[in-house]
Amino acid sequence: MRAVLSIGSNMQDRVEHLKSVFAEFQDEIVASSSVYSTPPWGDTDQDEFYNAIIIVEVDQTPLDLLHRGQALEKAADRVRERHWGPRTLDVDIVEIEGFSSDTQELTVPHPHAAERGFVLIPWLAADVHATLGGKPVAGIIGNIPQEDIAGIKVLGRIEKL
Ligand code: A4P
Ligand code: MG
Repeated sequence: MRAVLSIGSNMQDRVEHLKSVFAEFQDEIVASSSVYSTPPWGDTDQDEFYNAIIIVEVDQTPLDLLHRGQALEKAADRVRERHWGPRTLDVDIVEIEGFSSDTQELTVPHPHAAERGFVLIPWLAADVHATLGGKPVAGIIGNIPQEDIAGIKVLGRIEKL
């Protein structure tokens, strides 16, 4: 099963937290983006995030993949304080090829992906042919307000940070 993961951190050592996800999936990564510095979206009263996209090919179920991401969040001592608030590590499943789900535990495609430059810009960089809910990501990006994209900056490949 092929899945697109959006990973983010804006607390403590952001690079180390993202690295833990690259390490966990090292043998299953098909493509990945550079790490981007992104202004906080949704709840703007918090530090800049570091974000990246990892595309993985895993031999497991969607829920098993979700739980694997949650185990990484737990290992990063993630505390749930407020919705869209600061976090050591967030691992979200953006899309799974040929699969959709609409439960509280797992909603795929991710309901907010289409509004988020911090997801779409790294995703397009990792896969120029990416589609979200059947639509090309290259086109969806055009609907995001310019001011939401202006602050997104590429930092470099994870192994160089
Ligand atoms: N869940 C359902 N669907 C999914 C999915 N596709 N992937 C459930 C992952 N989890 C999924 O997650 C709450 C529940 O969502 C989980 O129990 C899981 O079963 P959470 O991460 O604890 O919830 P949250 O933080 O309150 O909300 P949410 O919606 O996950 O936050 P987001 O949407 O991840 O937003 N700005 C920038 N620049 N960069 C960021 O990375 N991230 C957020 C967090 C806000 N602003 C940001 C960023
Ligand atoms: Mg999340």
